[in-house]
Amino acid sequence: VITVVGAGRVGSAAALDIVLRRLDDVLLLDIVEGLPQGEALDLGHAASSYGIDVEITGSNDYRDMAGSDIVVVTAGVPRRPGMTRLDLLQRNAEIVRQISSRIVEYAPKSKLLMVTNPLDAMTYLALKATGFPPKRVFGMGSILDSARFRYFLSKRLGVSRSSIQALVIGEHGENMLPLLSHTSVSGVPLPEIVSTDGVKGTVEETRGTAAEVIRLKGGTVYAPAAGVGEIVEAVVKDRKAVFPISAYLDGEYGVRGVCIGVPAVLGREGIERIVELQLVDEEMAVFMRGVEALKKVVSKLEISQ
Ligand code: 2OP
Repeated sequence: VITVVGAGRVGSAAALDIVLRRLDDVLLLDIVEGLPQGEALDLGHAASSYGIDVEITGSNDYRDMAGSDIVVVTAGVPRRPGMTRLDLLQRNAEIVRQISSRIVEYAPKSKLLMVTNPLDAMTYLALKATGFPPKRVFGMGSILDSARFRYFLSKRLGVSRSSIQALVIGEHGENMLPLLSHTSVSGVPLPEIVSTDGVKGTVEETRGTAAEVIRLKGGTVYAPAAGVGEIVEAVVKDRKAVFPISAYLDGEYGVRGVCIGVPAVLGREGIERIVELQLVDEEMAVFMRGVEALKKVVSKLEISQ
C-alpha cells in the first residue's frame, strides 16, 4: 500500500497519479473527517472508468498506514499568493513532526517522500524526526523544477519535451539551479543547437513559474502530483531511475548535514546512490547559496540531533 498523508489538492491529485500508473493500492489519510473518504470514493469511481482495479481507501486513523511501503507526506499549509516557501516553515514543521512520529509508530519500515513546503527543510526535519536512514527519506522538489525547465526549453527550442534532457538541482526555492550546462536534446549538447543566450530566459522562467501559478489559481497541483508519481513509480518498480530529489548530503558536493536537490539513483530501497555532477564555479556558487540558506532555516527548527 502507498499512503498519501494529506487529502488536499496536491495529495488527492498525487493519489490519482499513483492510481493511473497502477502502482499499488492507495490509502489517503487526513485529519479532516470525511475528506479522505470522499476523495477515495471519487478516485475509486475514476479508477473504474479507467478499468483500473487498485483499492483506494480514505481514513482519519493513522494506524491504517501499517504495512505501507511508501508514505507520501503532502499535509501542511499550502503556499499562498505572495508567500515564500519559507513563510510556511514553523506551521508546517509542527505538522511534519506529528506525522513523523506516527510514521515511526505505524510504518517504521516505509520510505518517506516529502512534498510539504518548504520542501528541503521539511525533508531534513522528517529525516531527523523519524531517525530513518537517509536513503529512506527524500523530497519531491527538483524533479518538478526539472519538468518545468523542460517545458520552457521545449517552447523555446520548438522540440518535443520528451526529447529534452535537462536538470534542475539545488534548493527547491529561491536558489534553485537550472543547469543549462547539463542540458541536451536527445544527447546533442545544447550549444550545438542554439546559442546559450537564446535560452537563458528559461532559467528565470523556471525559477518564477510556481509563484505565477499560485498567483493565478491559488496553488500548484497537477505538476507536483506528477513529480510524486514519477518518484513512487521508480521505487515501486525498482527502476534505478536517476531523478533530482531532495536528499541528505554527507560529504557529497563537499556538503554535510542538509537535504537539498541532487540527482540520485532511485530503486526499491529508496536512494541507492547520489550522483555528483561537475559544476562550474558560477553554478557551485548558487548551489552553496542554497545550502547556506537551508542551514539557516533548519537552525530555526531546533531539531535535536
Ligand atoms: C511548487 O513548486 C509550490 O513548491 C511548490 O509547485
